[in-house]
Amino acid sequence: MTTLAAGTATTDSAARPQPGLARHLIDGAWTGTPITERRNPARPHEIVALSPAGTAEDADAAVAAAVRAQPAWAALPAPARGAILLKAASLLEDRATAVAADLVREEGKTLAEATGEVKRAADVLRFFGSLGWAPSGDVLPSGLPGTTITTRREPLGVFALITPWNFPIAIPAWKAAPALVAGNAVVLKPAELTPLSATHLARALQDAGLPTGVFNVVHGSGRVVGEAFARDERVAGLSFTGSTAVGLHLKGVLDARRARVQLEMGGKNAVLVLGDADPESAAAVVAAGAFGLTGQACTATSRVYVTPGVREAFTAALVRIAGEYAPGDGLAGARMGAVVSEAQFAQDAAAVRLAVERGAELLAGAHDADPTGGLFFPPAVLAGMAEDDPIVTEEVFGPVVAVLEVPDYEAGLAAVNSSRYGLTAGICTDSLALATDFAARAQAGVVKVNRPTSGLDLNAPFGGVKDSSTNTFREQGRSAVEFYTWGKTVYLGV
Ligand code: UN1
Repeated sequence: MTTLAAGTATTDSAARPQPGLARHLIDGAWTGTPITERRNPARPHEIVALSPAGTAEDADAAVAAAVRAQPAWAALPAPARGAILLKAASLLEDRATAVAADLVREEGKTLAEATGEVKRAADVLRFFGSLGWAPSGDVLPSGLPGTTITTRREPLGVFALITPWNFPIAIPAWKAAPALVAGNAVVLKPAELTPLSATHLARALQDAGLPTGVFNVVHGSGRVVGEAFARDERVAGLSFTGSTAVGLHLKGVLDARRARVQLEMGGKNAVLVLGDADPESAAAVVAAGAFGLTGQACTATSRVYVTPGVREAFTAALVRIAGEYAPGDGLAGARMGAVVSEAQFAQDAAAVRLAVERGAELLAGAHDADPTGGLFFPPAVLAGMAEDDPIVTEEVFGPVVAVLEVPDYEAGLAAVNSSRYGLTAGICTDSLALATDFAARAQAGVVKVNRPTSGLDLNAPFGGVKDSSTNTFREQGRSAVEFYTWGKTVYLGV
């Protein structure tokens, strides 16, 4: 059954495509009536997608299908499971033009960002697919005669994945791929705002030959579908990326039934710019982290601490570069894409307005941008606010950055670490000694030296500390498989 209207494949920005139809994928069947409308954030009149509003019964059916399918899937040799992910990677790459265009239309990011994300999702599938051939345990000597010890990792069974709209295909891919290659079955609830991207991933897996019921998708709200997954005793674990409030709620539900939980939540990521840094390069690094992806990444830069010697030159460069990130339609070649929704747009504008009311200086951007013709929010640079101002402490999730002066490195490090969040942190400096010290003492799961806080390599572990993450299991890289498996030690006497 075709789930996406052929019209969505066009890349002609002048054409108005038919809405793509997303359906649940439950036990190998595409089901549900697509009724929930999603509009293009860059073109408010264009309906991009229709998706079904999943019920608790849909969630139950998806989990039941996954429970049925999982044992046979786990019994396949790991290389055979991996081969299906490798095939799905190639299919996704073949379809990249159409998938990226749908991603831009439903999420709002630029075509370059969307194309990169689709490629990244394919690479993620390839990376974890190839792990089907990798060693999956150790061989250890035993103190007992005639005995060898081996370690194995076993799948837990069925995993629920709840994924956000901001990386609508990469995040489902990087949660599903390690789960699947390890022999688990999956139920996915994608973000309501971005149903098409998840559907493309599901189709690639299905077309690659993934057995029926191993990967299921239920669209709908977190309150209904996400909650049903979290409470279902048959779900062995849940991986969530989204807001801290929702993540902590889900953790309560999962902890109560002693199921496994992985949370990637908010961030208030800071960059410390030191006097020895080249102000132009530092401003380019900060701008890429703050305004790339329209600032809509939990890894985005939203606070900058600058030492006095470089503050003026750095700020001037940042303001100039902010002006180059003109927001517009991602399919029409804009440098910065649209904000995802009217609610997010209002939140960005309100955050900037409040900061200005409280005395901050708006050096670039606006707090009164008009969303009528498209959700285009010019990047905002603010300065002169107090260290505990909400713009410095609360996540905005938009292209908004606060610049503060700090007297020296130690004060800057303390300011970086003053946040309740700890996802990514950056430093711009030529000093190897200070960069090394910062890497050791920054309270963040990922530290970037002279690189934007957002943008991750798929082979490197990712996660945060404090209110950003559960701080137990990491995503991405080989260690991602740990969350989806349990360890077993075998003493083999012969
Ligand atoms: C990136 O910075 O490349 O939702 C990825 C997020 C993160 C992923 C960031 N979980 O923004």
